[in-house]
Amino acid sequence: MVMDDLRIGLIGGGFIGRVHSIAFRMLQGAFAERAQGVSLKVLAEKDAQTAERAAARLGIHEWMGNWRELAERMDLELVIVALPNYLHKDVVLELIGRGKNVLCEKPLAMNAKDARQLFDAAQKARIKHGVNFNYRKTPAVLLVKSWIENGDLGSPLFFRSSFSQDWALDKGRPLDWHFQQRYAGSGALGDIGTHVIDMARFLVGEITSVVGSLSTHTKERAVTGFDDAARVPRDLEHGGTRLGTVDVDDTSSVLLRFRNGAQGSMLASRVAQGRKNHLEFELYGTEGSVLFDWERPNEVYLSSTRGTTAQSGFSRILVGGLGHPYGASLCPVAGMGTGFEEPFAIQLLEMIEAIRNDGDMSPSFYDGWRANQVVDAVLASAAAGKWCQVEQ
Ligand code: NAI
Ligand code: SOE
Repeated sequence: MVMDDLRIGLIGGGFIGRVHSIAFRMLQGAFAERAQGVSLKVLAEKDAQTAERAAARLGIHEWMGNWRELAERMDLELVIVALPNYLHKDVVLELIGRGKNVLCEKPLAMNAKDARQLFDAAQKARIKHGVNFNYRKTPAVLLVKSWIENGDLGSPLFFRSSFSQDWALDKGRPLDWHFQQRYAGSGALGDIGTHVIDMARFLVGEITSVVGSLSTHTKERAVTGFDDAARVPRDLEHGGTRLGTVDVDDTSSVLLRFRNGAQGSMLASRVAQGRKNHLEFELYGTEGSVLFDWERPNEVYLSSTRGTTAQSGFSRILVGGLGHPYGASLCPVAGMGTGFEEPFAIQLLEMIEAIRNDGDMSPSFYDGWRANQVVDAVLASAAAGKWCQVEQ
């Protein structure tokens, strides 16, 4: 029997904490040899009762109602931070101070200044640090990345992308942390726009300037039923119903300029009726173009100037099988496909191997900081009504 030698702690057992726990089990199944000795040891939640319930749901044997206790544990090599955005900074700084390697959820911080502080602290402490921009680890996206690195698309000309969802169209949805600047940092822009920003940086390069426009469809939401202090602001009363102010965007659209001369556009919205998790992009280069839609994550469309003249338009490529990224471990038969959890398992595997082999994790806090910089520039641009430079 192999002894545990890399023990993981998880802070936050909500929606995404659960996905991380499923990804851990997938890791054990799909990467059995590379993940030997890794265990998901302990969960911390906001109080003991929530922790106990969440630990039972996630199948984690140890739990605690205070994240500081988890940070103090001497037996943990890696901690996954799956908390609402406003908690990332304090928790991550404490973990770094205690020498823990950290995989933090996106957005890394509430703003670029805080994100930079986390990046600097992580560098100084020489810990391994990662940010969970999971979509760039989708096997189809990794395949596109390999084409770019091989020069198959030539030089990038333009990138167009959107991430659309519809859950915030529901006016009855209460005022949780996603709808408040002081807990989320920004709205759709920071929540799902950061995935697009990361994708743009991953596939095209650094973004140097932006011009953005933001809007908020539902400006007040009911304060009901939440016991979390972060979820009960009592800003105003209205018609007998307690309402709180939504002070973040639910749609943001942005034009982008890249350092390498390419240009782009992006949209992030949580009020796009019918769209559930619609992250899609088009990337056009001098030699080829690709189309990708995350709601069909196992296919990618390619058009190449190197193709035969008989081929016109785009060809559909079904991702998976032995020749494709992580195909052998996660999808040996193309057509059987991968879903939401697989990129999390890949992210966790790469984090573990960075720790074990003293390598660098990518995406790291550097990428988290860069994404926060772009968000800040879009917010500044929308407020000023003009193009803004992304701080370099
Ligand atoms: P959530 O609200 O479902 O879960 C947050 C959890 O944190 C809750 O269980 C809550 O009880 C717990 N919590 C709150 N205060 C705490 C404290 N002081 N100590 C310990 N636990 C505490 O939120 P969700 O959707 O899981 O989001 C968490 C983070 O993950 C956010 O940063 C979000 O942006 C990110 N996220 C990332 C996704 C991705 O695709 N990479 C998907 C969804 C969320
Ligand atoms: C909600 O918009 C959310 O859960 C985001 O927080 C995630 O980052 C995205 O992957 C799915 O949608």
